[in-house]
Amino acid sequence: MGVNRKIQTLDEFTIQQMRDFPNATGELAGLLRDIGLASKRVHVEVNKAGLVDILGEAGTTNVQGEEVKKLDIFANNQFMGVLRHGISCAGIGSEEMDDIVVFDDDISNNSKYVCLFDPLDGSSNIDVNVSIGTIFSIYRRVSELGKPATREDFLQPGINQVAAGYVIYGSSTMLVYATRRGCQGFTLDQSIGEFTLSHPDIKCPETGKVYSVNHGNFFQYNEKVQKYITACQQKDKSNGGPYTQRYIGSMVADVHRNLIKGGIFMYPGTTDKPQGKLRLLYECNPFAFIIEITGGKATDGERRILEIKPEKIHQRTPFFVGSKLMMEEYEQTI
Ligand code: P6P
Repeated sequence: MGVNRKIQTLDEFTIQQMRDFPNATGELAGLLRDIGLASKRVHVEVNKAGLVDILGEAGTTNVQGEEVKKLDIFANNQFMGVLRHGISCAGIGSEEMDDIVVFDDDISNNSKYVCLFDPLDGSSNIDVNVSIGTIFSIYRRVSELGKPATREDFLQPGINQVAAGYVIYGSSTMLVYATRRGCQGFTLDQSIGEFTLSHPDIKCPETGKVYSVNHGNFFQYNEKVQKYITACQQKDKSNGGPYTQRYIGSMVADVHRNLIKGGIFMYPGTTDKPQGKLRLLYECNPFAFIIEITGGKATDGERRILEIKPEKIHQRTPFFVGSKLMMEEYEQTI
């Protein structure tokens, strides 16, 4: 029986990409495969989360005598582990770590890339079985190869990303990543333990009928945001509606749905938090890169997200992301 070449695994796909670019060193392909491996390990643990009564609460010792870590710490350690021991990454920044971690060994210092992660976004939803996700961002270093990575490697504007992606641990586990050559979606086939190409060349629909925002903060939003939300509620068949409001409270799930079906996701600034809640480097930049590569738009309400020059690793930004025409409708709201 011949090998089924129709279903490409993540590894086969990234290796094929290298064949198309003979002068590629394979570092990026290796980095994506490392992220895929760590994601599979996180998938296993996330899917046990419902057994916490058996496996033990974080901070306790489980029946095997092992310390039970919070899942987001576990996830962080998985990505840190594969990348530190790989050959493609010089260091990482993470929501779970106060500062960047530079790997500083001969191999890592000669690696071209650095990565930023939100290892397990939406982890507060785990105990109610809501989809959660990993978000990642990959930059080519601006510092000298052969020496340790520097903070400047991580504080680049999002337009400099080489690749960005996410993993959604939901009804199925999917890894979606974009490079300048396009955006590909892989679904974990548990029968072979491999991410398999299920959504080739993803394009964000030019418009949609879903708007995602936390209505609980409505009266804390500025007038423009309130006007746009009200306009969404007033849509009917005569003007491209009716719209549906969908807000899962797990960014990866909300943005993934809108990427596939069309829609707009907003986490605006509020009177309490003018910079909003979401982090620029490892939540907003990756999704902004993905959405632009697939035809959508992403701003902070005024500026293009990818052009913001970061000052701090954990800085926050208001975030508006989604279908091109819906984003333009928001932008035109006065
Ligand atoms: P709120 C999850 O905690 C998260 O960081 C994102 O995944 C999600 O979009 C947002 O916060 C939800 O925040 O304030 O609406 O509950």
